Amino acid sequence: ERTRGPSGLEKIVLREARGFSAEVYLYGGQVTSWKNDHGDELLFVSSKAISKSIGAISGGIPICFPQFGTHGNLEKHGFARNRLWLIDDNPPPLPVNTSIKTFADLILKLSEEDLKIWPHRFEFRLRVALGPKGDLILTSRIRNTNTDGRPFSFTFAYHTYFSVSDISEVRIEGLETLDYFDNLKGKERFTEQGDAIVFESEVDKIYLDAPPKIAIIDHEKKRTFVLRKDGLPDAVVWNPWDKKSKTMQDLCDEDYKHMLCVEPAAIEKPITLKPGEEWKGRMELSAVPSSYYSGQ
Ligand code: TA6
Repeated sequence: ERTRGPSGLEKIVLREARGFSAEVYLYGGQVTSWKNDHGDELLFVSSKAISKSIGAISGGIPICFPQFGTHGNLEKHGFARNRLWLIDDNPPPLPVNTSIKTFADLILKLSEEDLKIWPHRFEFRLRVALGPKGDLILTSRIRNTNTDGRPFSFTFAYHTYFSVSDISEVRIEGLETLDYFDNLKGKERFTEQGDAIVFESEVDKIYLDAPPKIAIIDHEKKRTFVLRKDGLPDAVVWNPWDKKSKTMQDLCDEDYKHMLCVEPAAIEKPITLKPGEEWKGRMELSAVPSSYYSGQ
């Protein structure tokens, strides 16, 4: 279903039989809503984000490509989140053995202007799908279509904003004991000391070689988000806390309490593609009552 958001921006709404739903804006190819069968919003989107007409949308799942953060000369987090994507009305079929029925494919094409900033031709296909149990699955396929034999390299992240009841009541499992870079402390490499990750101040870390499954446990809501990733070795964890939030135009002062970014990414080792080569990066999210989550 194609429709328009409050600012007139076009979006696609996906609905699954049990009542789960998701929305994707063509602006940024950005998922801005994922609701469970009770209609609860599972992603955080700033109330200031979508009403404005231009600039990146704060919340949902911005796509950081071809550059994560300021790790390069491009605009922060790359241009993909600030371009209008196209809908592919005739997408390649799903694999035969899948239980997925609801999906949409978006394509990012560069303008001649963009080619001056990033002189590489590529095909970027983002498939947003809802699984039969309401899982949200994002699959990015990026192919080098340069005709002059040149490879290119990029960094990438699914900058996922989870909606949480109260950040002080949230714990992440799966990242303890990993090495990380701390954006707040410069270029040094640190190692987590073994405890589950909890929040009591600003956090902005890139965990390296994170496992394929990470759990985000919201004690107050008694809800656990399970994040599965493939092709994306790193995981960024970000919460701006109170002081930083106040400096951020798009966030209300108290928003930091209700959001947590956990972002499957490829940052430490950029992906390099030769002409004709394709890379695939997949993220699968599910939200389950914490009593169902056994940690397995
Ligand atoms: O992923 C974490 C981060 O890189 C932070 O450093 C923080 O600035 C955030 O992304 C949001 O960036 P944005 O450009 O959307 O305000």
